[in-house]
Amino acid sequence: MDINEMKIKLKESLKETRYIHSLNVMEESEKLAMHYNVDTEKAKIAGLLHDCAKNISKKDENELIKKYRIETDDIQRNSSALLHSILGMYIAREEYQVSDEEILNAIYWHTTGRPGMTILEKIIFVADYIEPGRNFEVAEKVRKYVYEDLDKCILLCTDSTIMYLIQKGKLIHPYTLETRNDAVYNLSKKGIL
Ligand code: DGI
Ligand code: FE
Ligand code: FE
Repeated sequence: MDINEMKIKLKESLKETRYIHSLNVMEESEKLAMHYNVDTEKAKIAGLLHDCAKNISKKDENELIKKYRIETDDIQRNSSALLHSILGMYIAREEYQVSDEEILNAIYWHTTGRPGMTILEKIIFVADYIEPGRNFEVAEKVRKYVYEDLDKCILLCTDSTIMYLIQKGKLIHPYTLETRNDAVYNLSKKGIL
């Protein structure tokens, strides 16, 4: 499936605002990939499809988990926000015929991140936060560093997410914490923190 066919299919399965967000993340990811010398085609596809599972009902979520025999933990099972990135990986593979593991991993990890992310994974994670449609305060701050240091951006993003989750009384997934700690390690190794 080429990227134009992907766009047509994605447009049909998402709400208008989410589709526009996906196009924005695609464009942002392409720019970052160019800057950081990462395959721009992979970045575009991962950016475009990262939220392809965003518009799925609880019932369909459960059916897909069974269908693809997806392993989830308690925190993931109770959060659509966490499930959509995991399911997105399977949908990208099965329905958009994406077979590239780097793209699939970037989709899978785009919500929590993980320690030891590849540059492509970091790009999708950060692009999701700073695409032009995002107007929260942290996005503005992250935009200042995005062409300087992705780890700095990841620290800003995870700090903000963790504070938001605490405020809302939600469960923090260990991956979110591990991603944040990994960013701190990476920055201190570089002498930035
Ligand atoms: O899908 P998007 O809205 O574009 O962005 P995203 O995939 O980063 O998802 C953001 C949502 O995910 C936001 O509502 C917070 C939630 N989230 C991120 N990390 C965690 C989390 N939710 C829980 N419960 N635990 C986490 O660790
Ligand atoms: Fe998402
Ligand atoms: Fe997104």
